[in-house]
Parts: sequence; structure tokens; C-alpha cells
Amino acid sequence: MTERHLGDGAIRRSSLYGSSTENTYAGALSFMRRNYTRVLDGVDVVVSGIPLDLATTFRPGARFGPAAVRAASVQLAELNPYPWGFNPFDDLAVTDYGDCWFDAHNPLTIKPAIVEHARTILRSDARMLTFGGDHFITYPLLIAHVEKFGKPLSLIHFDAHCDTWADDSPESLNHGSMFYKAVKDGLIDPAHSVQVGIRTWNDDFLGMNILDAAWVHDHGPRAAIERIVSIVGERPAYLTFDIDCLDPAFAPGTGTPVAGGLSSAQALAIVRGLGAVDIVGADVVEVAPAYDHADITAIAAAHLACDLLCLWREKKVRLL
Ligand SMILES: [Mn+2]
Repeated sequence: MTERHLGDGAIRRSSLYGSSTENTYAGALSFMRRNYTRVLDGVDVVVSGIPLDLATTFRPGARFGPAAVRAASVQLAELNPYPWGFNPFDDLAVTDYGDCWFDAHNPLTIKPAIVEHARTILRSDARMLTFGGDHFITYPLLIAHVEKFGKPLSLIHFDAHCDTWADDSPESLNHGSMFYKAVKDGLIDPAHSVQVGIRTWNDDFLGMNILDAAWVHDHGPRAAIERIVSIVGERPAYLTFDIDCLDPAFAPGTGTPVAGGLSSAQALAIVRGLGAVDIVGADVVEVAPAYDHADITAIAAAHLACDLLCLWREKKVRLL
């Protein structure tokens, strides 16, 4: 199943499966060296980027997030991921679709462009793993996912911020109000959704279950996994990971950092424990490399994304 290419597997490998031999510091920077292609036949997971940062409230720069996460994934593509010990790509067909194109100079066209990007991919049997971009992108992604998987979805939301601040403008580009709109639109069910790592105030959390950062520090990842699984159950769930869920010590390269967050180790332990949940789509957002140091933030994002792929590989192998 594995073709032996020496370098640039992203553009030279013909099989959707297996890995190629790469120098980690060279070659085409797809996510984890997956094939760059827009062909969707036989694909299990499509990785794509949405380089939008026009919805930020503080520091812009997440438009460079997809490229940074791809670049940070090179070491993960070299060895079987830890602690899994398998090559997820021996069993899971993952491709890199490239980035969503939109007209940044006509802001009202951006949300429809992202919805259409996701619809195009979700017309296939593939699931989406998307890199932001600022967190606004999750709103059009949820619209497309609900069209496919039905509504309401459960939301598993890692973040310093609840992003349910009131905003009744249907056209606004705001990365702090997507989940207010998603609840009001009935896209997500707050009673069966959970927000992890929260440490900013909102007078009205709209009925979402909150495991705030202090709760995670007090109770640990294992208890967080149990709570998430009990809240979501077997319902289809969309997982969104704002990298600012992590403490700025672990993710300085982001637009709205807040002290007191999760460590990378805590977050990875929680994500790895979500095998019992039916994750129908996922994104990792708000990586802004201009504020990063030594790629700390992009490396954390790439690891989280790799673990999400390993969860999907586990599920596929269980069902085979
Ligand atoms: Mn946030």
C-alpha cells in the first residue's frame, strides 16, 4: 500500500494511503504530507484552510494560520504519532484540498463562499478538518454541516472565550458571536454542547455546558472526558478548537490570548479521549503566526489536528 517516494509525496504520491519518505525540512508543505488534490472520490477526511482574519476583535493575523499549521506538521508526518503507534494514513484516506478562496475586499461575499466551500466537500463522503483563520469560519462551517448531518448538532468547543456574545446582525463578521447565532438559528443544541477552557465572562452563556479552565485544572482531563461524553452522548458533534483555549505560555501566537488556560498536554489528553463521540467535523482556528515564537502555537495546533485524524482512523478501523 505504501509507495516509496523520496520527497514531495504531497504532489507525487498517487495512492491516497500510506506515507512517503521526506526530509522534514523540505518539500511541498501539505498537512502531514497528504496528497494535494481536489478529487474527493474515496477520501475519508479532507483537510483545508480558510485564511480569514477580518472578523477579529483584537490582533489580526490568523489568515496565515493554515500555512503555519501545514509547516508545523512536517515532523508529525515522519513517525507514527505518539501514543497511538500506528500510521493513520495506512487506513484513513486524508487529502489536503488547499485553501478556500474568497474575495476579501467584498466582505459580504465571504460567509457564502465558505458555506459553498464546505458544501462542495461535504457532497462527498468525506469529513472536514479545517484550519482557520479566525473563529468566525466555524459559523458557515456549521451551516454546511447541519445541511448534511441534520440539526441541531452538539458542539464540543475548546476556547478561552464562549463566543456567545449577543449579535443580532445576520451579516456581521465577528469572531465573538458565532455561537450566539448558531444557538439562535438552531444549528447547535446548547443543552448537549460543551465549552471547555472558558475564562472570559458573559452574562448569558445561552445554556451551554461550561467546563471552564479552572474546572479542568481542578478535575483533570479524565474527568473532562467523562463530562463531555455524558453531555454529548451519541449525538453527531462538531468539534471546534480555538487555539487560545491553551494558555498563552503554550499558544502565544493567537489574536486574543487570555492567561490561565489549558496546557497542551491537558488539551491533547482530552481530545485523545473522545473516541466515544461521533465527531462529524472539526476545525482548529486562531493560529496567528506573527505573534508566535519558535512555532509553539502552530506545533500545538498540528498535534491537535493529528490526534483528531487518529480518532477518525480508530473509528474507521472499528467499523471495518
Ligand atoms: Mn477564543
